[in-house]
Amino acid sequence: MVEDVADAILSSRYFVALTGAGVSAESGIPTFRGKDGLWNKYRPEELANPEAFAKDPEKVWRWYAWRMEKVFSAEPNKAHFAFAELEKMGLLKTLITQNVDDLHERAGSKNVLHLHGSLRVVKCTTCKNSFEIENPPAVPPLPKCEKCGSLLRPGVVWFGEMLPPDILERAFREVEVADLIIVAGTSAVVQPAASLPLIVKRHGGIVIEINPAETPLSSIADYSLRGKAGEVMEEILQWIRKVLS
Ligand code: BJW
Ligand code: ZN
Repeated sequence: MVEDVADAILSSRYFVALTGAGVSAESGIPTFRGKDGLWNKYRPEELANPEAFAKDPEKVWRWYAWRMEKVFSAEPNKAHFAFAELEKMGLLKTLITQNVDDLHERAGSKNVLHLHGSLRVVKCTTCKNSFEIENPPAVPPLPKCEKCGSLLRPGVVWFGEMLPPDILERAFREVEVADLIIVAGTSAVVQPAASLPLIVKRHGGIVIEINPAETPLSSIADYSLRGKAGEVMEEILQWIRKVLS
């Protein structure tokens, strides 16, 4: 199966990837759903939404500061490095990720589209002020905007919020032209990200899923590789290197 997937990648004209939290699981970052999924004792729907932030910004900020701490000190794993190498080889054109960590970039990926924002970014709830952070804010006190004094918030996309329109548009353009997509480490339930592989499929492209568990995407996937992203991606990469050597 891995050989077939490696061959399909090598024969593809325009190959893209969609990644989710499972790709960072082997870096010690918990997923949102599924086995071992849960950030602390909370479900994402409880805290990753504007209503929760309006009701109790300190509770939401403490959760994010704690997650930032964990994510900033994590290291990329074999899956992140494999995607970066496939891009360097000229095979992978664009990496679309739902992840709010920066492990793809730290592994060397260049063309990355972050659909759900980034934990490295903090933005003002009132003015246009938005900036990158090196360290998580110490909460309490609640972090405030230096320009206007309003409350700051994490630069991520919460439920019910629009995805960054320019990024989403680029992601849609990528899947419109792609003839192969690897979908790794996502439960494929959060929209609109979950619909991107369906567009590749609709155009006759190949969908490859890498996930230890079945997802709603599994029934339409051409290949479902049941395993951890780091291990499976490493195997695929080894086959590709072997063919090219
Ligand atoms: C491994 C592994 C290993 C483990 N290797 N794999 C259409 C229909 C129904 C609802 C909607 C719809 N359109 C929009 C909605 C509403 C909503 C939505 O999708 N709801 C559904 C849940 C029902 N979507 C939105 O609100 C989006 N906005 C939007 O569409 O705006 C327009 C609009 C607004 C209002 C109404 C209608 C339209 C915004 C979505 C924002 C998602 N935000 C979050 C939080 C980000 C900030 C933060 O981090 O705190 O993004 S939620 C959370 O889920 C996070 C993730 O990016 C996202 C996806 O999760 P992901 O990556 O799939 O992770 P998991 O944990 O779910 O799965 C991990 C997988 O890995 C599992 O399958 C494991 O088996 C696997 N795994 N170890 C490989 N080693
Ligand atoms: Zn401001």
